[in-house]
Amino acid sequence: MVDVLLGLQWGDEGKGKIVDVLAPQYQVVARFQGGPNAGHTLEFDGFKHVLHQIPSGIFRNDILNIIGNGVVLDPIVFKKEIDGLSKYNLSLTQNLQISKKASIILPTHRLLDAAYEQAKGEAKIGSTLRGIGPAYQDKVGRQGLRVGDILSPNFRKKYDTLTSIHKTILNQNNFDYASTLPQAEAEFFAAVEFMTQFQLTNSEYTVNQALNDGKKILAEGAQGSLLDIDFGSYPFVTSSNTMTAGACTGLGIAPRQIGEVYGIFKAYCTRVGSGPFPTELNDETGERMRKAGNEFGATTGRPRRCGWLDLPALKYAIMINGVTQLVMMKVDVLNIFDQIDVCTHYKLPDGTVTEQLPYDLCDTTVTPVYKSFDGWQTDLTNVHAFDEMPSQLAAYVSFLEESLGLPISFISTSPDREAIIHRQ
Ligand code: 2SA
Ligand code: MG
Repeated sequence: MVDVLLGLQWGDEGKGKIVDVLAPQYQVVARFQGGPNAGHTLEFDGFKHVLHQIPSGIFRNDILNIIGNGVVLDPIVFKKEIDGLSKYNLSLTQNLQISKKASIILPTHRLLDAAYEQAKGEAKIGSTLRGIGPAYQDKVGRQGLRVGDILSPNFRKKYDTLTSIHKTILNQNNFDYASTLPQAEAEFFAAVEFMTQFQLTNSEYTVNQALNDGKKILAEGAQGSLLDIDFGSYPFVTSSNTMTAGACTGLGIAPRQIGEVYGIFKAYCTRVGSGPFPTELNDETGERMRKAGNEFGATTGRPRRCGWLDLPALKYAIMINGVTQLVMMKVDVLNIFDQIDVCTHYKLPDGTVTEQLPYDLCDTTVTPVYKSFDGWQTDLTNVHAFDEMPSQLAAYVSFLEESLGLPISFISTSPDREAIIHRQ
């Protein structure tokens, strides 16, 4: 079976840590969407490492890691990531496969991302500026370059054809590229050459062969469900399907092969970039959360917006993903609060109280209806089992399990691999 692990909020739920914790049960870990916009942070043995495009199973030498066809891959970032991993002594050319059908991010995609954001002005998406949107646009527009193309003798020609289209658009937007592009292109072609030493494969065969051989695969989502291109807070979303269904198209597996779906959420909410965020706290409480949770973008360093847990949004994400198990992260960040609020419903402008998300959260201003809980105000470092939890935390967890209709299988109490309460 393929188990899927994904974020149920706006990203940064702590997926990297949970993939790393669950990885020993799997023979294959695969990324199926997104690209260098992701920042998956892993901490172990005193090390902290942020991965962007490489799957989080890479630190275990007996796991095959796959970058699937649904990913948009930036060769320059890829080379940097590989260089950054050199100190760990991993067998990277053996443990990593890249789908030939994955899309390539070109330097001009990054420039286009910046040009489009600049043109939007106040209405900008708050993109990570990693070229994600423009690369997916070219994929869907049927003119993109794919990883397999780098092996073709015509690669340079294909590159020139596509980038001449990009340059026309940049010129129309009066976006200066002449000063930066040559250097970026030199880096790009060096990185493309570097990539050829890795296994570039039709990874849909690898994945399905692994399934036929009875191996277990973990599909690692990036960003979060509320950033999904179809179901997120459009247009303030990323350009891929971040939901369970994305694992099927992004790896080439049949829906009936999906097993467990792990839904990862933080005990509160964060969002980086623009867009609606009903429970956002623009006050001292939000500021304390950001500080306690070190809520700054793992890729861009941007401060993340913070707020209380949003159950209507969480229930929506559970529904569209078919989540079977929940994982709650960063509970320790709430240790400092004497009162913890949870949004259980939205109140609409006409006074209706609902658990459903409106069509457009940008146009409809919803007012969160909160339920308050007593804080536990205790350090959780020595809590390793459900029955060791302070009573206030136990009450909070039971309430969530009941309203979400699912067990919370893991509760994470600090960034380290070992700091996790597992419900047996
Ligand atoms: P993009 O770059 O086109 O995908 O941006 C579109 C929106 O998606 C959001 N987005 C993210 N949100 C949270 N975390 C992400 N990864 C990094 C991290 C982000 C960072 O792990 O911290 O370092 O800033 C991520 N990637 C994309 C983005 O903010 C836009 O709202
Ligand atoms: Mg992240």
